[in-house]
Amino acid sequence: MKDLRGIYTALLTPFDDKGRINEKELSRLVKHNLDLGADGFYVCGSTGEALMLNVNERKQIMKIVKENAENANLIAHIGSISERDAHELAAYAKALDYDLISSVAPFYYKFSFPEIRDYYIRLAENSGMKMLVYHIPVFSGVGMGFDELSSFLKDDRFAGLKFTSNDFFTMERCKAQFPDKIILNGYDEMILSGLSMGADGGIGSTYNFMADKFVLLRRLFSEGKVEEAAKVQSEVNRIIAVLIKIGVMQAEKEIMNQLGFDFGHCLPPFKKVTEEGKKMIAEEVIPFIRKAKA
Ligand code: MN9
Repeated sequence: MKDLRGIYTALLTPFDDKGRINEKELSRLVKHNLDLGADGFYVCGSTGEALMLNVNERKQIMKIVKENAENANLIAHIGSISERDAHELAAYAKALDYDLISSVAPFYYKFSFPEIRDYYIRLAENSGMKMLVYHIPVFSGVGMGFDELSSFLKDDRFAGLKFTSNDFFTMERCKAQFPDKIILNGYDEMILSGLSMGADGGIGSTYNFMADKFVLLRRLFSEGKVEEAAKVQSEVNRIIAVLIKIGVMQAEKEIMNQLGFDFGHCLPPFKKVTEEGKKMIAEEVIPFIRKAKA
């Protein structure tokens, strides 16, 4: 079994000026992240604006990433409010030989937990792929505690959790009881807390342009150099605090643009970054980021 622990960039989706996926820039992004040391990619997640894309666009992204990712680990987020679309995407992930599928909990209609659980089981069963449950209560509105999460973890069809919550007590309980399952931390600004409570790595949006810092942080932590790891956490948090003021994903695309990529903007209804936001990024973020190779 492949080692699926590590630092996974939750890839942004670059768009051209007509709103189409910019394949060239997406390929460059994947290569740049391999240079920064990322272990893998989380494809078509929240950061990739995937819940605003159609099935064909999501397949296009999955294919381009696969073609450029060399032997990095690949997780396809196939979650959709349309379970039919999710099945189609899961089958595509299987055909492309992705390592795992992952899905946000079905949202909006306030499904019961048995409905949510069966959604996940059907997707894993039908695709023959292992599922990483994407736990992100802030966006999905679906709260799951230890009892719900462990009902997945004890099941062979589930690989583990993408844990985007600051409920580190629950994270620790999950890891302690299911040490063989992988738990990937979701909030970049708290990855050190996550690692301390048993996370096997992280999946993050800010890794797109600073995966090197998270690779270093994780290595320092694993070597027992917790104070040095905390300094790296503090360094990235200074940057993330700027992003939060601007709007995280919008700011991330602007960072890529200022680094010499051509990412365009987030899809509407996201607003474009203002001139003031661009200036903040130029002054408070870019000087601290490693540039891409020409
Ligand atoms: O994939 C990301 N979560 C969301 C994880 O986009 C909701 C994080 O990387 C955050 O963007 C990041 C900033 O809050 O931690």
